[in-house]
Amino acid sequence: ENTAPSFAPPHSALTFHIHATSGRARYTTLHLPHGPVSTPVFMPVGTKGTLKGLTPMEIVEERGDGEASAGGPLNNEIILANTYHLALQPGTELIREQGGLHRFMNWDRNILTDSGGFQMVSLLKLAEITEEGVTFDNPFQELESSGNEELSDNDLDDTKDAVSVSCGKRDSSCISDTGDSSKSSSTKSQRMLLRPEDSIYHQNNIGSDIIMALDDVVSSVSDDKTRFEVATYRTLRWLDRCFSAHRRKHDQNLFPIVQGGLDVLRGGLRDVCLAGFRLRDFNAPGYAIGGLAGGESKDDFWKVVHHCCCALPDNKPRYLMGVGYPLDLVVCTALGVDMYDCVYPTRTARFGVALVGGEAPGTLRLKSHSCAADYRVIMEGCECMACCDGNGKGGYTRARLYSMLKNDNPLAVSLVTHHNLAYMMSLNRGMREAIKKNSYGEFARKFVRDQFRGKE
Ligand code: PRF
Ligand code: ZN
Repeated sequence: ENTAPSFAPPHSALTFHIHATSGRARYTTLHLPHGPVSTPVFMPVGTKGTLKGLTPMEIVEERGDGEASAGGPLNNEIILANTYHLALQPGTELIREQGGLHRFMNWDRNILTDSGGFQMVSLLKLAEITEEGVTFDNPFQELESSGNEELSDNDLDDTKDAVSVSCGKRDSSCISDTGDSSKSSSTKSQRMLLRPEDSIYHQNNIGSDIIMALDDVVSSVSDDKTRFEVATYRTLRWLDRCFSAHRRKHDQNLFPIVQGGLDVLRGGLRDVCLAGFRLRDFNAPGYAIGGLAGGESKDDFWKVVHHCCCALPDNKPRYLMGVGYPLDLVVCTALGVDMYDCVYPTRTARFGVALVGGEAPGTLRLKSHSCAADYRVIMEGCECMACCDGNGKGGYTRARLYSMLKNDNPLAVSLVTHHNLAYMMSLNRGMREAIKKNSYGEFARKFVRDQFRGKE
C-alpha cells in the first residue's frame, strides 16, 4: 500500500487520508465528526432524513469488521439529505431542538446536506433567482397542475408532501416569506425566499457533517451564455455570504461547488469559478463539482469532470453532485472523483428495477413479464436481504418479487431498494480494492466491456 500523508487543515472538522492511487483514481478515508468514510463512495439520498423503505438498522451494523454480512446491513458510512425539504417539513428549528438530524433520525453516522437551491430549480421549475437568493412561487398550485413526467416521480412526492405541509405551518424564521399579503386563499399566493444565509442557517440547525454552499445552478443544456456567466460569478458571491454565515466551522464542513456550465476553455467559466476559489482564502475542507448530469453529452460531461479534477487541489476530497449510474461512477473515479450521490439506485428500485452485475450486467426490470416464472434471485452471489436470507438459503426469487410488485406489496420495493444499495456498496468496495492493487485501469476496462457486451 503506497501510503501518503494525511491532510488536516486547521480548524477543520475533516481530515483526509489518501491510502493509495492508481492513475488519477484514489482510495482515501475522510475522517468526519460521525466516523470514517472510505472513498470512492456513493452516498444514498434520504431526502427527508430517511432512506425510503429502509430502517437505520438495515443500513448499518456495529462498527468493527467493516464488511457487510450476508443478508444483513449495508454498512453505509454517509447518507445525503436535502436542506430544502427538511426546512419545509418538519422545519430545521424543530430538528435543532431535538439535537440535530442525527438524533432526530437515530443515525449516528455521517450526513451530508445539499444546500437547497438546486432542488427548487430542478424539481419545481418555478424558481426565480435573483442576487438575493432563490424565490419560488406557488409551489403547491404548480405541483397539482403539472402533468410532466418528472413531477409524477416518487421523489417529487417528497416535495409535494413537504410543500403541502408547509402551506399549513412553516418553519417560522428562515425561509423568508416575501410578502404578498393577498391572504384570501391562504397558501396559493405564498412566495418563499431562500438566501445563502438561510441555507447555511438551516444546515447549521440540521447539524450535518458536510454542508453545501448555495449555488446558482443553470441547466447544463441551456444555450444562454449570459445566464451561465451571471450564475458563475453569483455562485462565487454567494459562497462569500455562505462562508460568513457559517457558525459551526469546528464541526461542520462547508464545501464550495464549482459551476460554469460546459465551458472548459482556458480562462472560461469553469476556470473563473476555480480561480475564484483560489483567491478566497477559505481553506475549504473539500470541493464539489456541480451543474452536470443534466442531459449534456457524455463527452462534455467527462471533459468538465476531468478539467475540474485536474484544477482542484489533490489534498482535498472531490464530490461530483447528482451522479449515480454505475458506469459514470467507474469512469469518473478514473478521472479523480471521490464522492457521488444520486437518487437513481433508490428511485429506480421503486419502479421495480434492480441493478445487476455478473453475466448480464445492467438493469433488471422485475415487473417485466419475463420475470414471472424466473426462479433465480436478482443477482447470484449478492449478499443483500433480497438475494440471500443470511443462512445460505434462498432469498426472494424474481418470480416472487414480480408477483409482489404486481400486487403493490411495499416489501418488494424495500427489498429491491436494499439490493440496489448493496450493489452500489459492493461497486464502491470493488473500486477501492482495485485502486489498492494499483489495477484500476484494468477494473474500469473490464467493467465497461461487461456493460456493453452483447449490446452492439
Ligand atoms: N448543485 C447543487 N446540488 C446538485 C447539483 C448542483 O449543481 C447537481 C448537479 N446538477 C446535483 N445536485 N447544489
Ligand atoms: Zn441482492
